[in-house]
Amino acid sequence: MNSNNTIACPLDCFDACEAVLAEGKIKGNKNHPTTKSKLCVNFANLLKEDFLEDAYINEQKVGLNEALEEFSKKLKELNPLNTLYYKGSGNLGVMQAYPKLFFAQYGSVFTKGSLCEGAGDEGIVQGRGKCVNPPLERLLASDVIIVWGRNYTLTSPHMYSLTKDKIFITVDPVSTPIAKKSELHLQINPKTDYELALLLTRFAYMEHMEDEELFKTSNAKEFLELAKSRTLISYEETTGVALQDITKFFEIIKGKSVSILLGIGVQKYFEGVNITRAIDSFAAFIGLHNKQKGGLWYLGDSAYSYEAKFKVDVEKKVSLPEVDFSKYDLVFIQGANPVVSAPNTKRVIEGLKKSFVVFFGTTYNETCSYADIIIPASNFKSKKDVRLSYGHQYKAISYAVEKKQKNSLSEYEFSLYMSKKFGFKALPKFEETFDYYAKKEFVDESKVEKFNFLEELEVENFYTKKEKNEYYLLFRKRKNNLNSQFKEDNYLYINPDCNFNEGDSVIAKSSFGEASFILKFDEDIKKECIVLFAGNKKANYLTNHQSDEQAFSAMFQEVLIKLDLQ
Ligand SMILES: Nc1nc2c(c(=O)[nH]1)N[C@H]1C(S)=C(S)[C@@H](COP(=O)(O)OP(=O)(O)OC[C@H]3O[C@@H](n4cnc5c(=O)[nH]c(N)nc54)[C@H](O)[C@@H]3O)O[C@H]1N2
Ligand SMILES: Nc1nc2c(c(=O)[nH]1)N[C@H]1C(S)=C(S)[C@@H](COP(=O)(O)OP(=O)(O)OC[C@H]3O[C@@H](n4cnc5c(=O)[nH]c(N)nc54)[C@H](O)[C@@H]3O)O[C@H]1N2
Ligand code: SF4
Ligand SMILES: [Mo]
Repeated sequence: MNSNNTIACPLDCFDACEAVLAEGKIKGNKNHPTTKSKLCVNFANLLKEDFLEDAYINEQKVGLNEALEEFSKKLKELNPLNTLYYKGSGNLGVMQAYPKLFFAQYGSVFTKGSLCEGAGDEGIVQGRGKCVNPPLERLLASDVIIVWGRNYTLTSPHMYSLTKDKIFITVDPVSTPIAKKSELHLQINPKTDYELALLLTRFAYMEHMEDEELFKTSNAKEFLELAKSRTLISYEETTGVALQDITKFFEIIKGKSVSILLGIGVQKYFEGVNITRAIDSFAAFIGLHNKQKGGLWYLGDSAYSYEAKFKVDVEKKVSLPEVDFSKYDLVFIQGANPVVSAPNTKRVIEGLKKSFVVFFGTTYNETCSYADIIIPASNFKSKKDVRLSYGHQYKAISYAVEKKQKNSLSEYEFSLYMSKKFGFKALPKFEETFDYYAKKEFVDESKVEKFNFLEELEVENFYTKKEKNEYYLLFRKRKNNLNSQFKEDNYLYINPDCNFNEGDSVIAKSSFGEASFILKFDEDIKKECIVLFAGNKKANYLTNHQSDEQAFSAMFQEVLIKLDLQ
């Protein structure tokens, strides 16, 4: 892999694939340890993408320099604390962080928290002290894989193909493709995963499957007490999982090495931190951590063992899901599409209308309609970068294999221009930083030194407050789009056992907003749930923009929905 013709897929995805340019064609790199084969449909769409080739001021095409000048002039007039730097995950390359250095020195307000995995990450950190995945080889060496709130075949297709011959168990309210391939599918009620984790812990104890060492040396007993605080039968009722399926679960895993692949589905709720921590505590209880075979994988901190090359000191940070754009004289949006991807769309749009919006991205997305200045970012094939993965330890490297599209500049070039304009201190050298990330060897830092079990939790359950005519709202990723990029699907999916007909036009309402959708039936969805795909243009008119309990994380599913015929 020393040739300079590899290209990292920049998309926000577990796999972090690597392509190669050979004989004028870009193909999956067969020599990359996880990519191996063909790339996915999203990558194919990215290759065909219509990248921005012009800068704009007030919707008028202008030269790139004019746009940068206008932006600099504006920044110089403003109080930095009335400006916001907002970065999304449109490109996950590490070098995308250069603009952070400029905005930190200028003094903008930054965001904290996440629209994605933040609550679950914090839950794992509270138990283990860090959120670092075990090496992939331990997943490959295990016998049974429990896929929990993760759409595994679809959101990490290359990792899946390395493990496709394993025995699977799936925990999901939807009969996903991986649920269909599973020996056992626990079709759980939404937001009851912590109860399932406690129920499994009780059973594990009855089956003498606790990790004896941890049981003696940690607070595992307190976790068991928590699990014992309710009757078995009460768990069956609330989780919707039959006790006989729990028996089957233990029949499958007994004497086997076990992995858990945990997804973001379990944690898009107010108590997402503790829900995740309960699941990781169950994993610790049965001794999954620190084994040569098995473990628990979430969306790990991909840069954990790297030096922080882009560390900044920032005076003020605001919670990402709760950002109120209207509060700022200027907002700078890099690699994001908050008009589609951030919660509470009506509030987002109203906020953007009241602020001066500068968009820095590769494509003309929905957020661009509210931008006063648009600055085209060079596309991924024309800039050097390193892609780390939150799913496994292998990285992908990008060399510039094409010329950048006209009137565009890379994140580094942008930051260099702005830093010079403002007379700021020099940026870290590009080649040195790139080489550091590209060459640093993998160090396994996944060992859990001390496990701190969950001892108490309070969760406000939906099942106690949901009215008969209300639905749980679930989100899933989709094969043909990557969040708001590429080909979206704007339907609302529901189990056919409902009071509507397929094709009906309905108004969906939550306490945060409403939107109209066309209904499609899907038997795979648990009754009383509706499913929207991430990237659905209207989905976030319904969602909650408040932060979760502890991690400044979005809680897209902390909402109940009413449907009315239009
Ligand atoms: N093709 C494709 N791949 C992607 C993406 C994409 O948009 N398209 N997005 C990427 C990104 S940004 C991320 S963060 C990852 C996310 O990867 P995943 O974690 O796999 O994300 P989701 O598809 O949202 O899967 C969540 C699953 O949880 C289930 N679920 C919902 N609520 C609950 C619940 O209360 N309990 C349980 N047990 N399950 C629940 C849903 O039905 C769904 O199957 O995927 C990445 N990969
Ligand atoms: N309702 C609901 N909302 C969700 C989710 C959900 O499941 N349900 N999922 C959430 C999750 S997990 C995530 S991660 C977020 C993602 O939300 P965002 O981070 O906002 O990502 P996208 O919506 O994919 O927008 C990415 C944009 O980045 C730009 N871009 C792409 N490449 C580059 C580049 O190289 N440089 C620059 N400067 N820009 C580039 C493109 O213009 C693209 O439109 O969405 C969240 N929103
Ligand atoms: S599977 Fe993920 S990382 Fe691989 S090419 Fe597709 S989007 Fe990119
Ligand atoms: Mo994400």
